[in-house]
Amino acid sequence: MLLSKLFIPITKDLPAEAKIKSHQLMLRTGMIRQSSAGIYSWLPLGFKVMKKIEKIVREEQNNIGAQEMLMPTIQPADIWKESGRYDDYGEEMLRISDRQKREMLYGPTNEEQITEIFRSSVKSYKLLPQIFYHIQWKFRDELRPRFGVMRCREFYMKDAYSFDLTENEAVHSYNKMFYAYLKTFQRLGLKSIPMKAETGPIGGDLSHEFIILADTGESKIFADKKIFDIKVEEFKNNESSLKKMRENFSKYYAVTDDKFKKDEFDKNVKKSDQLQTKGIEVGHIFYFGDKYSKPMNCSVDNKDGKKTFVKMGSYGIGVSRLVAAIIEAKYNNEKMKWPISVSPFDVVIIPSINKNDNSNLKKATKLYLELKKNNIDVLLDDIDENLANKFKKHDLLGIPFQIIIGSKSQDDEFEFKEIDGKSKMLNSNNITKELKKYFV
Ligand code: 5CA
Repeated sequence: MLLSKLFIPITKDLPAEAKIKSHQLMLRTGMIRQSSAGIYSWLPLGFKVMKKIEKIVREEQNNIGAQEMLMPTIQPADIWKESGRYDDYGEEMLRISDRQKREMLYGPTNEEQITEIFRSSVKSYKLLPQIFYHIQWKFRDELRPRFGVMRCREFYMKDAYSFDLTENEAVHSYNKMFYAYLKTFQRLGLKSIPMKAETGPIGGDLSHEFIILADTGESKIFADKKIFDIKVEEFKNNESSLKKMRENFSKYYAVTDDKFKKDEFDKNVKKSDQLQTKGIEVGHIFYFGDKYSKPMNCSVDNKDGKKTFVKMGSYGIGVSRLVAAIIEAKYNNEKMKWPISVSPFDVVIIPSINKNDNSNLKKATKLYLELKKNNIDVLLDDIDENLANKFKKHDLLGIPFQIIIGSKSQDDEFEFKEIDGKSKMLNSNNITKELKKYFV
């Protein structure tokens, strides 16, 4: 892509409510544009990052055997009346009526919808266990939407739902999802900590929030620092290993503020290991047994032919929130830095362009075509502007690798640089090789 052709409508006057870095940067780099309070359009640059995040989320869901589907954004009110949540959800739910005056709503989550699908088609324990997921827009009429896409009204979420016959089996599904979450966030370049959490309007008695540390996070967290030493690589996707993983995590105190008790914290965690800080909730998982299956009469016949309400869990990841969360976690010294896995481009070529001499642009274009041929997603800064301004712009865009074509460059030797790292001189062949290690 040529930078001169890329649609990056920069917002110069930042709105007063853009208080945190990610919100400011997403506006300044034209990733999003507000449509109305808490509702955003995703412009090409932002959309590209979100789609890359979505792909990783999808791959890790598929890796644990979850099946992708797509449920609608608009749901009938009836199923929510059956579960008893129609009134409980209060003003956060956007209620609509259609031309026949049927009560509908814009889904804030999909427990009812998936339970309805499941109960009408599965009658025997033989089809269990099942995990379904979809990646779909949600709407919650938040009282105070803020921080851009971090807490907005319309947001993009991966939500998964598990169905099991027994509580033991359901906990295994929960553990698989726990594992998939650790792997997902790791691939996104984030260190996430699972924290015991309250279940709120989703319900149930077992729940973890996946939090990444950031000063601007809305969640207060209290943890034993040793929890950071647990590595997901130590575990495998089988029942005993996943059980061990959960046991290992539960050895260490790690809770959000609604579960925090000072005396427990002091009793269980050495002063020097106590971590009290803020974080961003990027995922939340729940086990709630028959909270929905019972009122909605969702049962299967067990081995003895007896009707049993299925045991369910639900598992959310804030895909659109993650775009902002990654910026918050990686932003440093006026520089943004996308993790390699989700960067909007793999590399940017920055030629020094001089009106009277187009030799650098020529070299840049040749290299650009070469990289494209090798399936590297490359951006060429073909704009006629001084180098200092270009560097400022690219510090802001945060593409992880830069190729600088200026006074140091020879015919086929260019300055190749990791955004925060040292630069080295490489020829086009070696640049291609180097980039292929990461991207192809
Ligand atoms: N039904 C469950 C699991 S599927 C559920 O809805 N859980 S949730 O309420 O915790 O939401 C899941 C994830 O969506 C959160 O961890 C968060 O990352 C994201 N999320 C929730 N509300 C918002 C919001 N207002 N703006 C942006 N992202 C949000």
